[in-house]
Amino acid sequence: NKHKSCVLWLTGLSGSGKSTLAYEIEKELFNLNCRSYVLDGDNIRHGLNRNLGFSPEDRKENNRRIAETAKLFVDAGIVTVTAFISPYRADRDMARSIFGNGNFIEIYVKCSLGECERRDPKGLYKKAKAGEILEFTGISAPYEPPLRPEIIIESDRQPVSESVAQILDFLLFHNYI
Ligand code: GGZ
Repeated sequence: NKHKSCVLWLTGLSGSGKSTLAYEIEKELFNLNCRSYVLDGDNIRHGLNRNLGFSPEDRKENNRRIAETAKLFVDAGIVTVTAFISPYRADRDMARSIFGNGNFIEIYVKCSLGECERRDPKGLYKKAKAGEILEFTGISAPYEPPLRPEIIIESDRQPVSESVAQILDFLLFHNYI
């Protein structure tokens, strides 16, 4: 099947649902015979970027390497979904500049901090609030919401299925798939 490959750059707080959404998008694209690949903490922070932590400088370098890696996948014709907090606007803009403007799709996975703290699937917010994790996004490090994302997903107000449909509709409407 013919498609114009692109990167779906998910950004949002820890616990906002980026990874869940990324893998659901991948599943739907597979069903549409469209090749896709998810980059997330499991395959990037534990491998290529294992030497990086969570200081602003390390997050910047993390996001830069992710963008360069995603670009290789996109060049190879694969719809690439990245699921990283990417909290800094400047770092996301740098990532955008690495791609042609047409094939970088910024998706803000918007979820209130309160809801992320309530979910706290890995107990990280609890630890951050106890001072056991430093520079934790939303607690002791900033998150800068996108100003003009291509897509906003309100993950605390809509089911994952609806979010996936919203993104697939965007890709269809703009002739990516
Ligand atoms: C934020 C942290 C931190 C700190 C560990 N701040 O919910 P998770 O566990 O699975 O996702 C978070 C992940 C964030 O890594 P990213 O590569 O997405 O971040 S960034 O784009 O800002 O570089 C969280 C875990 O790593 N984690 N310490 N201090 N998240």
